[in-house]
Amino acid sequence: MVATGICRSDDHMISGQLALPLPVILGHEAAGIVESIGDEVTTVKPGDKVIPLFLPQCGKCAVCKHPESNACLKCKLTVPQGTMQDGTTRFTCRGKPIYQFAGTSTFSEYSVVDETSVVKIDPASPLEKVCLIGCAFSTGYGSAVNVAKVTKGSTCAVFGLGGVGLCVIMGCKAAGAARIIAVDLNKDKFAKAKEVGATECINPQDFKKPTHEVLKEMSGGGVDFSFEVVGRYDTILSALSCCHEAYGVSVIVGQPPGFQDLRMDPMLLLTGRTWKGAVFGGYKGKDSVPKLVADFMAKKFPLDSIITHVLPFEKINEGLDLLRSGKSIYTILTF
Ligand code: COD
Ligand code: ZN
Ligand code: ZN
Repeated sequence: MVATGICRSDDHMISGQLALPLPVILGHEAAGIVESIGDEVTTVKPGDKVIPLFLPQCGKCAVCKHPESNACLKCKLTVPQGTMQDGTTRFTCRGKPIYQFAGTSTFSEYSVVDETSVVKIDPASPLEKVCLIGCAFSTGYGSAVNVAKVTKGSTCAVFGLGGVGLCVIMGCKAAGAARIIAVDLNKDKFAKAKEVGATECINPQDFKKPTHEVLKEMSGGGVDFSFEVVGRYDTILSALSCCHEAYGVSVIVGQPPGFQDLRMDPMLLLTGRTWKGAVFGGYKGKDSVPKLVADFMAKKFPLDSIITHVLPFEKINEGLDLLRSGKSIYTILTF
C-alpha cells in the first residue's frame, strides 16, 4: 500500500454504526503496488500500480453482466463477512485471525485481495491522489455522470457539501449542467462548493419555506437532477420532492444510520419522477477505475481541491480526529 484515504464509512465502523466481525483491519480507499500474485492471476503482475476495489467485479455474475449495474454478487455489501471471497482471512496477530474489510483492508502496509477486487492503473499516476478514486471521488462523481446521467444545460441540486457532495458537484459540472445549486446547513462549506463548480449556494435555515419549495421556485418548477449526500431521511425526501414532478431524477448517495423505514407519498413517483441510488457511483470497478485515473491524468477533474491533509500512516488517529471535527475534507495517509 502506498497511500490510503480515510472515508467516513471507516469511522462508521469504528463507532459501531455498521456491524462487522472483529478484530478487523479497516480502510478501503487506496492505491498501491502489487508485491506478488497467486498462480492463476492474470490481470495484474508484481510492480503494477493498482487500486483495490471495495466493490469487486467478477465479470461472471448476473449483475456484472448487466450493463447498468455494479453491485457484484461476490460482494456481500449488506452482510459483511470480514473475509476473502473464499471465506478465509489472511491476517493474523499472535496466531489469532484478524478480519478483512470490504475485501480490501487498506490500513495496512500489505494486504491480500482477490483478483476481482483490484485493478491496474496508469503507472504514471500519483498514488497519493488517485487513491480517492477508490471510493469517495467515484461515489460522488459517478452519481452525477453515471447514475443520474446529468445532461448538458440542466439544473441540479446537491444536498450536503462534504467531500462526497463536492465530487457530485464536479460530476454535474463535467456533464455540462448549467446550474448547480448547493445546499448545506453550514455556510462555511459554500466557498469550496463554488470552487468546484456550484453556481448558487443556499442554507435551508435562511428560509421559512421548506427547502424543496425554495428549490422549486428557484428552478421554475423543479430541478432536473437532485442528489442526497447527507445521509438523513428528511433530506432524502426533500431531494426527491425538489426535482421536477414529471421528469426529475433524484439520486440517494448518503446512507442514513440505523435501519428505519422511510414513509413517502407514492404520488411523488406516480407523476413521473425517477428515484435512484447506487454505491460507488454505479461504476464497475475493473472497467471504470482505470478510465477515471486516465481522466484525472488528462486533467478532466481536480483531486487537489478536496485533499486538505497528507499525513504519515502512523498519524491515522490524527486523521480520524480531523474527519470527526470537520476540519478536513480528505486526509491521505502515506506509508
Ligand atoms: N441539510 C443540508 N445539509 C446538511 C444537513 C441538512 N439537514 N445536515 C447535515 N448537512 C451537511 C453537513 O453540514 C455536511 O457538510 C454534509 O451535510 C455531510 O458531509 P460529511 O462530511 O458528513 O459527509 P461525506 O461527504 O464525507 O459523506 C457523506 C455520505 C452521506 C455520502 C456518507 O456518509 C455515506 O453515507 N455514504 C454512502 C454509503 C456508501 O456509498 N458506502 C460505500 C462506500 S463508503
Ligand atoms: Zn468509502
Ligand atoms: Zn460479479
